[in-house]
Amino acid sequence: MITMDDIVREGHPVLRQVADEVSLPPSEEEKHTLTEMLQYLINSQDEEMAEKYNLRPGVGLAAPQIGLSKRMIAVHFTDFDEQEYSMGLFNPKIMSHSVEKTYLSTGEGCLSVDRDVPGYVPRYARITVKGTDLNGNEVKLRLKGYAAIVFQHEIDHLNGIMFYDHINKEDPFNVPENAKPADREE
Ligand code: NB4
Ligand code: NI
Repeated sequence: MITMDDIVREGHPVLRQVADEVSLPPSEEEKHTLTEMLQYLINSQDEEMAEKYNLRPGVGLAAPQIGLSKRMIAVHFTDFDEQEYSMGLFNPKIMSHSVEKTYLSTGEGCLSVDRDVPGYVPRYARITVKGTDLNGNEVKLRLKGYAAIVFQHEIDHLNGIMFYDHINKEDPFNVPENAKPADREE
């Protein structure tokens, strides 16, 4: 199973690389690895497992974070409309996005960053994502708010981008124009 020892931390060059496309169909090994990444998230949200194996909780994980420079992400979360997302995706791609932005009022963290970096992380409020799931099916997702934020955080990792790259250096809690928080009523 994947544990925190397998999680690469900032400063490692793989986190700043553009990851390689996965040639389809994916190999058994690639499918196994992506399934393990999803299982990490499920374990990390299980109090007993997280306690027993000292897992930092996560709702998303990208392959570069386990040292693998391949375009694979896993997500496991329930958004504010109680919609559940639990999947692995090969070659996820943002096909379109809104002009409007959103952000988490709590800011963001990252399993590859062992420090708090305060500030709002502006992201597209609505995106359309295409990718291939673990059963080899092409999927098209229309995402908004919290779900859109999670997928953008993970897809950024495939392009060598860290969440704090988006934070306004001068004024970290500057509310981007045309942006609404995803996690609280206005
Ligand atoms: C990715 C997220 C950071 C912001 C928001 C949140 C947690 C992560 C990083 C957007 C994506 C990991 C991957 C959480 C968490 C809420 C749901 C269910 C019960 C605990 C769990 C805690 F753990 N981020 N951690 N950070 N990243 N919410 N939740 N809760 O997931 O670095 O690239 O179990
Ligand atoms: Ni991250």
